[in-house]
Amino acid sequence: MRRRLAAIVWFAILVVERPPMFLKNTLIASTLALASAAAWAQAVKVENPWARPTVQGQAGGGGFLRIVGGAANDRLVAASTSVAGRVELHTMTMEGDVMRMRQVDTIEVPAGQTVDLKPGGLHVMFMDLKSPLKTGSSFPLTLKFEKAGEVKVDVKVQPRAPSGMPAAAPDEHKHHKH
Ligand SMILES: [Cu+2]
Repeated sequence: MRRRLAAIVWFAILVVERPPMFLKNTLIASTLALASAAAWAQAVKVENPWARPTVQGQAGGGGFLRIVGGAANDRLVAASTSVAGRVELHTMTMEGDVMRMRQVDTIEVPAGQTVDLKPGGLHVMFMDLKSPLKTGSSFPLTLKFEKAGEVKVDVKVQPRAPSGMPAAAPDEHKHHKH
């Protein structure tokens, strides 16, 4: 009898004790979820930035990277680096059978979508290079997004796309007009 009473008391304590504990845990969990959602909402990720090497006298070089969009639509509005006089945002379009570069004001980064800046497509263009980009070196690049603000990355100079990144179309460089 006493044992049963003890069991009832224990059960009662458990029932009384649980809801606040449960609520507290839920509160902590949801606060954490909100905090990480807020952090994620702002985050635009930039992956695998790379650039092709250039030769002496070459005015400009192409830069490529992957942008992973955040929770909200964003857009790349500008870029800058210490190795070039200015950085332009470019796209490539076919004119007849020749691909031509065209400057664009912004590059759209829709929420949750991946935008590849790749050979033969959208890219950043390093203009008025202060010295040739050498294979194996790297240089800092600051990307400015409308909402996410500035994102700083290190661009690796290499002749080919890093693994997992789109490579050039086979004939792209042959028809490429700078
Ligand atoms: Cu270009």
